[in-house]
This record gives sequence, C-alpha cells and structure tokens, in this order.
Amino acid sequence: MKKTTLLALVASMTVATMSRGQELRLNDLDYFERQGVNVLVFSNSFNGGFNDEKNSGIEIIHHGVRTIQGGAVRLNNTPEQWDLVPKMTSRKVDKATNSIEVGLRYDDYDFDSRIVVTAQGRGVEIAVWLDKPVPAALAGKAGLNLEFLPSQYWLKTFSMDGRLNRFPRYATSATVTRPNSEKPRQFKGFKTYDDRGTDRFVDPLPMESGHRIIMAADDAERMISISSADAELQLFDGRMLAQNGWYVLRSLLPAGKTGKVVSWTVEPHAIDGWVRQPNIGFSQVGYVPDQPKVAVIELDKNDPAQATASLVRIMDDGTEREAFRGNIQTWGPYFKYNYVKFDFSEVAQPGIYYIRYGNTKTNNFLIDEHVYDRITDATTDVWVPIHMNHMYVNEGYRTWHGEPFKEGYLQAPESDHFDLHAQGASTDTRFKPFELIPGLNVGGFFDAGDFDIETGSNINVVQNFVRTWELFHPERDETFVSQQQRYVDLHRPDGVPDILQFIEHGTLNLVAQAEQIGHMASTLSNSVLDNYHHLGDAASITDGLHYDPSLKPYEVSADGKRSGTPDDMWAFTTRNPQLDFRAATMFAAASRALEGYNDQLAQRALTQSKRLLSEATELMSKRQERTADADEFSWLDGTTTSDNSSEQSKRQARSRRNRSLLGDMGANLQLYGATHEKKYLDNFEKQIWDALELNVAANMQTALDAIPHENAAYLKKLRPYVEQYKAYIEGFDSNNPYGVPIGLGNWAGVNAVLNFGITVCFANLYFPDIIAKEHIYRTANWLYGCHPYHNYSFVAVVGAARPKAVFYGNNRADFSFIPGNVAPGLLFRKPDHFENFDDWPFLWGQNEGTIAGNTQYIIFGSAFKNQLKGSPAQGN
Ligand SMILES: [Ca+2]
Ligand SMILES: [Ca+2]
Ligand SMILES: [Ca+2]
Repeated sequence: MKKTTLLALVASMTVATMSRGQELRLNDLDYFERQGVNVLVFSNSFNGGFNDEKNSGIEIIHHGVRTIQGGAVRLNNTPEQWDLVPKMTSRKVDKATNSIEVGLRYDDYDFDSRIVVTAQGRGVEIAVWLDKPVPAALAGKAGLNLEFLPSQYWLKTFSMDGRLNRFPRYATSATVTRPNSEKPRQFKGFKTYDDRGTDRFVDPLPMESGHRIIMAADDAERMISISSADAELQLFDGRMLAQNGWYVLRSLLPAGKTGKVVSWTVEPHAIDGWVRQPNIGFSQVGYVPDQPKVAVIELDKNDPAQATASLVRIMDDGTEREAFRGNIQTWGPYFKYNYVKFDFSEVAQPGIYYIRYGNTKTNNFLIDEHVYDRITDATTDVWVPIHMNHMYVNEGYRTWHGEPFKEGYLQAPESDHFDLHAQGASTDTRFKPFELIPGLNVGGFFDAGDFDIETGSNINVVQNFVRTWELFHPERDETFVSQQQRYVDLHRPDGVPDILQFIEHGTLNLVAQAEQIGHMASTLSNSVLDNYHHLGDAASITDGLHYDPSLKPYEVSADGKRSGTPDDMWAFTTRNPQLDFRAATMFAAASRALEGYNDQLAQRALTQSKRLLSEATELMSKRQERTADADEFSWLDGTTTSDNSSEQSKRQARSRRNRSLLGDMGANLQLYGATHEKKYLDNFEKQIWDALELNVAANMQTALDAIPHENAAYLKKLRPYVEQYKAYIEGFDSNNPYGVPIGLGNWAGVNAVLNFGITVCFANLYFPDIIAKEHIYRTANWLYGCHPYHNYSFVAVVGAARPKAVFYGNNRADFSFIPGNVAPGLLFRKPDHFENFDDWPFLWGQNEGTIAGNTQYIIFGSAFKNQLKGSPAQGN
C-alpha cells in the first residue's frame, strides 16, 4: 500500500475514533471499532488453502490481540481444521444501520444462512437469519459458534448465569460417542479420527450452558460478556478433539424456524483510554560495533511520540549508565500503527545495553564483534537433523523420533487428496494402485510440521545444501549419521562434514524415486487424514507393518509382518516433467558435491540427471507445442468477442511463452556448472537480460549466481541492473518502516525476506561500490526482532536474548520449539492487522518452519556472516 494513501486513511480514522467516544462504530475499513476493541465481520473468510485455518469469520481484536475468531454458522460443537467451513456468498456493509450482513452457504447440504452483526452501544448484536429452515440432516447440528483463544483465556474465570468457574488449562471435559452416521461430512469425505473399529465418533459435551456468560472478569483486557434471550449458550473445549482447538461458545439453530432464529448480545470490555504499549523493535542477537543501529518503535495511534530515547549500558559491576541519548525521528503511519525510529549507531563500544523509551525498557542485548558468529548453528546442528526421515534421531538422553515408515510406500490410487495433493487416474508408473513401490523408505527430510516428503521442497533442500557447500565449504561436524544403522546422534562428531551428510540424505530419497518410479513423485505422503495431523514421534504414525487388505483392520498376521490397518504412506506419482527437470539439475549439482565422499551415489545421481533431463526436455517440448496450438486457438476465440479481450488473450499467451522461456534460465546455469558444456551458458545468456528487463528484483539473484562463470564484459553489462536493484532496496525505506519486503499473504513472508537478504549479500559481495554494506543488515534486523507486533526473534537462534518461545513444529502440542526453527513470522490479517502469536503455536501461517525455508535461512546466515567478515566466499 502506498504511504500517502495510508497517511490520509489513518488520519481520518484517528479523527473518527476520537469524536465517536465509547460507542462501537463501523470505521472506514469496514470493521467495528472503539478504543481497545475491533470487531471484524468476515474481513477474512474461510477460503485459505487448508480449510478451517482458525483465521476467519467474526473476529475480535481485543486490546491489540486477536483473541476471538471463527464466528459463523458451523456444523460441529468444536469444529476441527477439516470439518466443513461455510462459503461466504455475499457481504454487505451498511453504514446507515451500522451493520454488516454476510451470506453463508454449505454446498454439501444445500444450506444457506445469513449473519447480521449490528453495533449496539458498546457491543454488537450477532443474529442468524434463515429464509428456509435448517435442513433435516443438520437439525441439532447447525449452530452459531464463536471461538476463544485458549492461551489467552485459560486460568481466567467465567460465570454462566452466576455460576462461577475457571477456564481449564488442561482439556478434561466430558465427551460421548455417537454413531458415525450422525457426524456431519468432513473435508472431501475424509475422516480426521481413527474410531478403532467402533463406527462411532467422539462428541464433546458442554462445560457449561445458560443464557449469560461473563468471561475473564478478572482480566480487564480479556473481559467479555455474551447473552442471549432466545437461545441457550453452550461452552465447549475444542481441545478435547484436537490440540489446536479453541474454546467454543455455541447456540444451536432451532429446527423448523425461519427469520431471525438466534441472536446474541456481545460486549467486549474496553479499558477507558487504553493505549497499546510501545513495541520497540531491535535485534535480539545484538549488533556488531560498526553496524548501523536503528530501533523501530511501533506506537498506538493515540500515543504521541516521545522526543528522545536512550541507550543504557549495564556495566561489569551490574550498575547502569546512560551511554547515549538521541532524538526520535518520525517515520509515519503503516496500517494501524504509527512508527518512529531511534538511531543509536554512534554507540560502538562493546557491552551489554538496553533501550529506554518513555517508561518502556527493552530486555538487554550485546554490542560485540562476535554476536552473529553462531546464527546458523542451531539450524544445522539441531533442526535439520531432527527432520531427517527414515532415521532414528537421538539427542543426549532424548529420542526425537524412531525410524519412521519401515513398511515403505504404496502406489497411490486415484485421489483428490488433502494437503494440496492429488493422484490422477493413471499412475504413470508400472505399479498398480496399492502395490508396494520398493526402496522409497530411505533418506529425505520431513516437509515441515508434518511428515511427508514434498519432492519439490526436498529438491530445494539439496540445492540449498549444495550451494552452501560450494560457496562457503562449511566443515562443521556436530552430527553422527549412519545410513547403515539408520541412526542420527546430535552433538556427536563423526569425521564427516554435516552438510555433506545432509546432501547425501536428501539425494538418497530423490534418487530412489527416480530409479524406482522412473520419474519424480510429487510427494510421499499420508494415505489417511487421521494420521496426517499426527503430533509426536514420527515412527508411530504408521504401524511399520505392510498393509494387507485380506486382514481385518487392527488385525496382525501370524508372522507379525502384515496388518489390516490401512495406514501405509502413499507415493503420488503423476508425472510432471517440470519437476523432473528441476530434479535433473539438482542431481547434477548433488553428484558434483558428493564426488569423493560417496562416489557410488554421485554416479547414480548423475545417471538420473542425464536421463531425466533428456526425457523431461522431450516431454516439455511436446507440451509446449500443444500449449502453442492452444494459444493460437485462444487468439481465434478472441476474435469472436471484443478487440480488447483479443488483445488481452494475445498478451496472456505471450506472457505464458515468456514464462516458459525464462523458467529454465536458472536450470541452464546449474547445468553449466555441472557439465561446463558451453551450450548451457549460451542458453542462460540468451534469457538473463530479458529477464532482468522484465523484473530486476526477481532475477537479480540468478544474474549474480552466474558471475563465477562469467567474464568482465558480463559484469559491466550487469552494472546498470545492480544500480536499479539498489533503487529497489532503498524503495523499501519509504514503503514500510522496516526496510524489507513485507508480505500480505495467507502465509507470512519470511521466504521473500530471506531471498531479499541473500541477494543483497551477494550484490554487496560483487558490487560493493553500488550496494553498500549497510544494506546487508536489513534482513538480519527483521528476523531477529526489529519487526511489528512484538520484538522477539523469528528464528530460534543461538545468541538471541529473546527468541520466540513457540513454533508450529511436530512438537507443537507441547507449546515448544525445535532449536534453529525459522517462523514465517508476521502474518497479515485483513484489513490492517499484523500478528505473530508467541503463546499459541498452532497457526502455521505465522509459526511453521519448513525444510526448504530453513535451509534457505542457512544460506542467508552463511552469506551474511561472510559479508560481515568482508572476505571472499570461503570457509565458515
Ligand atoms: Ca506437507
Ligand atoms: Ca558429521
Ligand atoms: Ca502399515
């Protein structure tokens, strides 16, 4: 968003808020607002990639924290991620009546409803309207739900019709089981639960019910009262079915009725004159002495900026001394807050410091030459080896997981699957559906907080490791890896650089795919939804026994080797030549890195590289011919409509062709690196300049990657583009207060920030006279704490005084983290709210580290450390 538009927007909102006092009113961004309370009505609807993302419907941002969401007509007492979600069919904002109306629809049940939210004094009325009665199949199931964030409400009080109680820290409320036939359909007909052959599902019973509930009277920031004259309120604990469940308040819709069938009065308490505490963003890892040091301070729009701030030094004897006092500089508004900056760059003396701004003091941090020395160690020594699949992983006294998926992988049948996967009608292999594909249970890395092997991500992982190895040659050895024992031991050196072992581990699985399947699988993933959401030891996801459909479920064969439980993982094998092409370039790079360490695997990788390259090239050229034909037809089609759309379809076809032309530029460069065949470098050069003309930011990294293979003329030709790139970097200083690309998508934008950081480091390496060293700190600042919402490090990094405490890892049910994890970070919720929960790990879009992203972080960290030293790329 442009800064000028925002200025005007926020200014007008400020005036509006002040003049309207304590009443909840619709503001210019179409949500209800009073100081301390925002009520959003489907500003975010249920259309994320993964069904119920706990991010949608009616939401309440209460004193700056989004503690309530999921307000909608739902079909379950405590909806899980894979229960059906309503589609929003309309949204009407009516300023005159101070109301928002949304239409909701469940296609599966041909069921429509409307929710009308109307400002009513200090609160809102939420009403459900029906034009037709609830369908018979949903009577007693459809209800108005609203969900409350457990970590913000547990241990606080509630009273229902005057009966006192406390929100439980632990989920222990009562449940019943009911026949599966009574369970509303789940996502695509899958089941989230294993009923152990009972044909019954678990249904939580309410903790309380009544007509008026007051929650958190003991906490002014969380207090809210909800009452209903026409319906019974029931309070459930969603964690009974799923650890990521929320507390749910619910009223069933009455059967056989139309019109206004349920209404609630909802009044969130607001603290008079509440102003959010300043959030002082700074690097939790600290600063090197000659680094620019600028804290970005995020301020409530009703909080006037201080004139100065100071840096306080903690001396060796524990006493404190003001080391520096400087003026506050205004940056301006960005979405809902105002931003000012405090520049203390002139302090270079090594020491322990904290920032004091008004009455706010930060935790302490270091200024020292060595603060960044260990920023990749937790990721390489701990996070990555814990995500090695098909291995037993041990750390000291702790087993992270046993050896997973011993029974191997079955050929997936045709399936419109979950986790964005699918298997087409043809297997594209020599295997029949459900047949065991031998040899796939080796090597590879878990995708993220889940345990599948996403082939595309694993290709990136091997490439990231090869790149790290070739550029920085880290000899670090802190991990014991035995492929023979299928055993990994953390913090036990074994004489082999860990990065080589990670390259080997990734390559082992990908080569097995190419050899056994004939091409790359799209993914090796869970067959059933009820073990996809597995939390805990990966080795217990499946029973380790081959599935035998001739046995009954849960029955084990006499020899103990087979079972009737259909839990074996599936290989999704629909052929994608683009993926094969990417694999071919990765195999070429891996074979180069593995030579001299594991020559046999290097040879296998090279063999598959050559075969896949020629097959994929042929397949893609056939497909391109078909696409070109289709483009011709689409132009013809265009002539039957207006000239405009004809032009448009021509443009689209051209851009499609451009994309496919530019797509293999990086691959050609990698192939040149692997083979030194001139044709690949020629192909690269044919494309790179057009690509830079098209988008200098997106293609600068590839252009820089070519420099080691190129000559002085190439450098000279690249210079003006690097100058453009400099303008792109500096553009972020006016785009937002933090000077990095900030993503507004449904998955927070750490990957874009890491890409940016890597490119800036390499641009500084090759063109230090254009891209000054000061720019390399932008990404580090952001990652380690200088960002909106809070100032914790998004990376569980060694050296940070305050890393984030919870991440969405496979141990998320423990409200914990795996060292070295990198959170996606700052998630944007429409229309103006950024957040990163640090007491609730379960929102993947802000807290889930991925294997591709975390290995990308290793490149960033290595490149950044390299530039700090100011030496050419070598050593660690
Ligand atoms: Ca996955
Ligand atoms: Ca090692
Ligand atoms: Ca099994």
